[in-house]
Amino acid sequence: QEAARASLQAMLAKLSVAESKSKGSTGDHKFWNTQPVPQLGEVIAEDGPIEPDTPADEIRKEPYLLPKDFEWYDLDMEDEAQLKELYELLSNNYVEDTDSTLRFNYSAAFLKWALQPPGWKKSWHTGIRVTSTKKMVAFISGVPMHLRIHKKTLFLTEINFLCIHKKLRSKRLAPVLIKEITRRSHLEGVFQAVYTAGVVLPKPITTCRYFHRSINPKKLVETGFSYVPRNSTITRMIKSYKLPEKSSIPGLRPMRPEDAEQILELSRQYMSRFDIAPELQNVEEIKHHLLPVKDVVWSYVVENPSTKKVTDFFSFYSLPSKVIGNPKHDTISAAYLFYYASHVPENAQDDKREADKYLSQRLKSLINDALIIARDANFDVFNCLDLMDNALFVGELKFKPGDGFLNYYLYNWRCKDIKKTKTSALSD
Ligand code: MYA
Repeated sequence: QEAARASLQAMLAKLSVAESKSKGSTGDHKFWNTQPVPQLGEVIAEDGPIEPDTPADEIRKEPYLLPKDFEWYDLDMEDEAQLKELYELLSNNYVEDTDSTLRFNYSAAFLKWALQPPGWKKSWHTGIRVTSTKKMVAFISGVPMHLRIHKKTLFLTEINFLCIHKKLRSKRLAPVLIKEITRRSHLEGVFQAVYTAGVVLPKPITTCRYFHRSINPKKLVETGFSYVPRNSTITRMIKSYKLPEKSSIPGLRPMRPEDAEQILELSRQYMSRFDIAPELQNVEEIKHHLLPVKDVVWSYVVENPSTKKVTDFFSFYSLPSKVIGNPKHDTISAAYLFYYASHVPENAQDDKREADKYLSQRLKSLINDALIIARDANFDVFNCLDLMDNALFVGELKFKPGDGFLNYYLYNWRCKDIKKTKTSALSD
């Protein structure tokens, strides 16, 4: 099994769009064929922009035309009522799995956190509403971020939460939303974007698979999320997924604001292992993305009890799914692995095999402790993708491959294939 050596996880787990199976692409993309993205099947020899930055005086001044009866508006995330309306649009119309039994249910607090990182722009919280009733019917968002792709770091916009009300589907409204957020990015001097989707479009830079670690197997089976394997029983499953009473790593504790400086350095070091990685730029960004927010994000550090140095950290966030039409349960509480890092001892830093050997042991302990903390916070399942160093621990920690895939995309940036690495830890 191959694992993508991309470290988009941290950024993208947050955005994760776990549409179930990637829908095969027909290759006939009336809209996407007009956009600065590589074609499916294109072989890329060199990284770089597809089209030059649009000069300021050539950027369209007026918003794109909407069908009559609809109007654009910038969502005010500070206004509880507008935030609630966004929450409701997404909770009733956002990403579902292929047989429509589960639908992502991002909380309002999560949306506020995800859409207001340092430097966020109100003009990138783009909604469409019905002119007469002011009812919100569609949304797309962008947030600014730095992404290192191979050796170059780009300042770009991370596009997420594209959603159109179910009653307005297949009317070619999505291309209008995408063109409008592109125009608004250009107005801010940003000409590249990153996004993920379950659907296959021209052209993914990589595709990752979801892995799931059951915490509450009984509930997962009752909701149809998991099945009892033919040669097992629910009692055996419960026993097999049981976790230790307490976490194991000495010095493990919730992250505090004063840890931000050390985490910044630790994550810089660790992320250099990967071909593509989000770059948190400063203490302010570390604090925004990682400091625990109740019911949204959990972050723990390992502080060496004698030196007081932070040697490792991990974080995960909460993204529940609504269970549709189940008599017993209406929600699955899912934790998604977010940023993590471990300090690789100096003597192993320049030797990839030694570093992998060290990390393989260390990450197993670290993520096992994350599972215990997630269990204590009442999560039913813990999810991750097959990227970063996840292949080093998923097998032993009893994560199982799911049927969801996530495609990663760049807009107006060609990117050579992301290196894949052979690993033995991922077993199907
Ligand atoms: S991914 C999450 C997407 N949301 C959902 O899946 C929620 C449920 N579904 C819906 O709300 C609708 O079905 C959506 C499409 C809105 C998805 N990404 O209006 P249409 C293309 C990009 O008739 P609808 C996320 O949030 C499709 O191939 N394009 O279709 C990241 C076709 O084009 P073409 C998509 O079903 C978003 C056209 O739209 C997607 O009513 C990144 C059909 O339009 C998709 N997920 O609405 C957006 N799905 O004919 C790109 C369908 O060419 C950002 N389509 O095949 C690009 C960067 C922009 C900024 C650049 C800055 C410099």
